[in-house]
Amino acid sequence: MKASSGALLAAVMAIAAVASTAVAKDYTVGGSYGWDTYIDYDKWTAGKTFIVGDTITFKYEPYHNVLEVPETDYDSCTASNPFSVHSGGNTTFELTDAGTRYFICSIPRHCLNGTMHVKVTTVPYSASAAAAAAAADAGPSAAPLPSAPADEQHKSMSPAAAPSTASSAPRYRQPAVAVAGLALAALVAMAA
Ligand SMILES: *[C@@H]1O[C@H](CO)[C@@H](O)[C@H](O)[C@H]1NC(C)=O
Ligand SMILES: *[C@@H]1O[C@H](CO)[C@@H](O)[C@H](O)[C@H]1NC(C)=O
Ligand SMILES: [Cu+2]
Repeated sequence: MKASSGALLAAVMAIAAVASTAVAKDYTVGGSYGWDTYIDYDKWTAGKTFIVGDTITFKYEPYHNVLEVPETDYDSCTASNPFSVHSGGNTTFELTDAGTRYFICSIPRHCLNGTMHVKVTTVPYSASAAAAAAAADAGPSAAPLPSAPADEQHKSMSPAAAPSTASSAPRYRQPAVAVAGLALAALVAMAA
């Protein structure tokens, strides 16, 4: 091949690099502790950078639920005018817009006295946001999340039984691979 093959390769690699930094992440709320009573979700969100296009997944026992609520209802643990109500143990929200969203469990006392309330602030995609998200990802796992005396913690989710890293959320790598593959195919077609 000619000199252009080097430029072609460089272009493909540049596109692949951009695509991989833009890959959306799925965060399991509470990490390995999931969505449960007596987990401190402010500690869980601390230091994380949620970017438009990311998803958050609530994993919980079927006796819990997830309500998306207005900010004032989040502050007061009020479950009477939710934006949406979810159950079943596996609920994913796509963070489609920048801003803050508020989630609670409506089972009596789980929000007010059991800490089942979490707010997630999403920022637009930018290189610095992506770098911050990647840095948080690569950093040491956060401080332990449980917030109550050991005897009040939920038995089936005791910290001793849970894996210690909070960074085991699944990643959706397919979009970047697909974009890079399409770009490669297009450039090869153009060069042919
Ligand atoms: C949760 O739901 C997602 C799709 O929304 C699915 O891919 C995943 O396998 C489910 N996980 C469990 C544990 O059911
Ligand atoms: C539940 O939380 C509320 C508000 O923080 C508090 O006033 C109340 O005493 C708590 N009740 C129990 C049983 O902990
Ligand atoms: Cu609950």
